[in-house]
Amino acid sequence: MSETVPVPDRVRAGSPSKIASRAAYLDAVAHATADPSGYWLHQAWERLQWRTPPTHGLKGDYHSVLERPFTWFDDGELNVTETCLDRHLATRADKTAILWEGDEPGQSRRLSYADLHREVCRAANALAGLGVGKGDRVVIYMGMVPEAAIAMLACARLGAVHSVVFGGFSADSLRDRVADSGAKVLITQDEGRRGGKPVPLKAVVDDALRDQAVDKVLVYRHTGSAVNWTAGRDVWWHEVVPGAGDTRKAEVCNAEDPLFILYTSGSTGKPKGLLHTCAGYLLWVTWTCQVTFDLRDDDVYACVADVGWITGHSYIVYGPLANGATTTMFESIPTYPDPGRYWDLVQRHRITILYTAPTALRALAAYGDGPVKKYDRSSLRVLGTVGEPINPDAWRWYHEVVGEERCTVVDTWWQTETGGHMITPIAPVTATKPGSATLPVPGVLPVVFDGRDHILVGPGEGKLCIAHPWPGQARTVWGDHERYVQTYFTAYKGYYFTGDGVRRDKDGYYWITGRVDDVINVSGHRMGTAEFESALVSADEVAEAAVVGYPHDVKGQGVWAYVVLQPGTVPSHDLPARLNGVCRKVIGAHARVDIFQFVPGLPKTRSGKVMRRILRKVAEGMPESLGDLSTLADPGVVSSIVDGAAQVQR
Ligand code: 7RM
Repeated sequence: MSETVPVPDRVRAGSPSKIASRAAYLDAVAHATADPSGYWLHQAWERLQWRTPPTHGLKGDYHSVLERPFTWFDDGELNVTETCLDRHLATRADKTAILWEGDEPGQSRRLSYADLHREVCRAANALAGLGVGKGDRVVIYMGMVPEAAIAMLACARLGAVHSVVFGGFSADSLRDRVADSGAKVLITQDEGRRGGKPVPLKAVVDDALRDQAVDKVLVYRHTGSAVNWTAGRDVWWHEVVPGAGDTRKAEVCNAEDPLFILYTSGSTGKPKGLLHTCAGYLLWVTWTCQVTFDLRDDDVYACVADVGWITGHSYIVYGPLANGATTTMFESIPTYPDPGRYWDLVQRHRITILYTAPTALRALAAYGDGPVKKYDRSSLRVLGTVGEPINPDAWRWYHEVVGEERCTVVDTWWQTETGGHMITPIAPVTATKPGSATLPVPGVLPVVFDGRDHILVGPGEGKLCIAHPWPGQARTVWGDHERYVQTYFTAYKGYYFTGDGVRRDKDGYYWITGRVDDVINVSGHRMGTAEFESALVSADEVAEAAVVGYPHDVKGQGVWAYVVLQPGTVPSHDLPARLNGVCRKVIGAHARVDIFQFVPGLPKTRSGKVMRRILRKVAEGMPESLGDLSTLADPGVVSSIVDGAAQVQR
């Protein structure tokens, strides 16, 4: 069942990496564990371009984090774009930095490092002209076009703080993020395109900004469709960027100055704006992108995520560019125009490293091996996955069918909060096991809690915490440091709590079992059940709602909503579609309930708390193991929920 898969010879052969052998990995683990501060300080000197190199690593810890956030390299000065762009001009000015593959197969653009440097400088000059300066927030609401990466880097060049909002989010969600971040400029495009369909972006921005002002909206023209225009506020990219000047001096930033805010869902309330800072984040993604994937100078690297999520920030933009790699930006979806799209992309561009999500692999595997075998995948060397646990079947399909057993599979566990990889195979080093994220990155100290204060030693299963700060760790929740401390550092004193469950086997390998809080992960999209519930109860027909995840063959988890209707309301046939319309409007197009179960009441304790454990068990199809029901106010509700669930079409 849990066989070990050795690293194939051609993955190991010729690795230029500093961590290319088991001995080198163990040596790094020993050093980074004994002296994390010193180890990462050396790595920071070696891997980043500094204006003023730092003289020390970590200051602070998890105990004092409420009073004083911990810092890394806090007397160092740099500008992130000098590591990602300027320093490559001497050595690889003509190398492709961004390889863009449009929605239609074969439609592509290449930007060399010289091109990208020039475009970033122009965009930075244009943004400065719109009043953007150091510390200002800029929201980016775009699709997968090179200009999205250019916009991020232009902000970084100015020391401004970007907050990218995924292009599937609704006007309501976008408005909340603009308001919370206090953005003064918003960058968007007329439309995006995905799978042959237009994605309205400017129209959603107009809607979001009806009662939330920003100074300027910079609009990149992509599809050329007509858009509404607000004179005085809206500015065309092509009117201000191309003529804005080809160079721009990089703003000198402190290592701990903010680089970006990225909103992510938690178990309660509104999404949190995780704040990442310049040097620690950049080091973490630079280091892990090179070491995990064994990134080499002649690689053609493709992370087919979206820049709206942390994976896009860390492993499409900052990590690959800091390493001088060729990074792909993929505008389309895995099944457009047919389920051979990824493999067509691999064949045409001779991709060597592919990084995708388990949900995409499961969806593609359902079409059989035919669409894969039609294309030449001999260029591939490393196959990555991220976003959710990968089931062994999908893992083996990736390894055997896609990679023909010539590639290694790196199942990378990490989070928006961690900045980059935390538990992952190192491509040329780590023997893998299908379904396991394997071993920690050097210096990462996973701790498994069984209960509140009992730490497991050796094999066992429990809650995953991390024992020591690492440079890539988010420093705070924007505008709410107390919430940051409450969410991550309160349940287990002195440890960072990840929200994930984990099993550690006899070889010390980690198997992530999924979230243990009220976060659900649908097709690699992280969403809070509380967000669904608040959207559903905003509908006139709904009195109460409780939402849980349930196992779904393709999406990993599906969304199951238990809904109590207002007295006198009957669940008409179109009610589910209408309620999903509300979720789409309040959250976004990716927020869809799979199963609605209309119930007479929710199982509650006598103090009125919904017993979600019961609802989860029912949705998982395990009504026989509901556990102790004696604290319920009305045990009768449970049997009607169990009976109703038996009628539901999964
Ligand atoms: C990178 C990203 C984070 C949550 C995390 C996990 C789950 C991510 C894996 C995984 C099992 C993996 N950031 N997760 N990677 N679970 N194996 N390799 O996804 O902030 O959006 O989500 O995703 O539950 O806590 S995220």
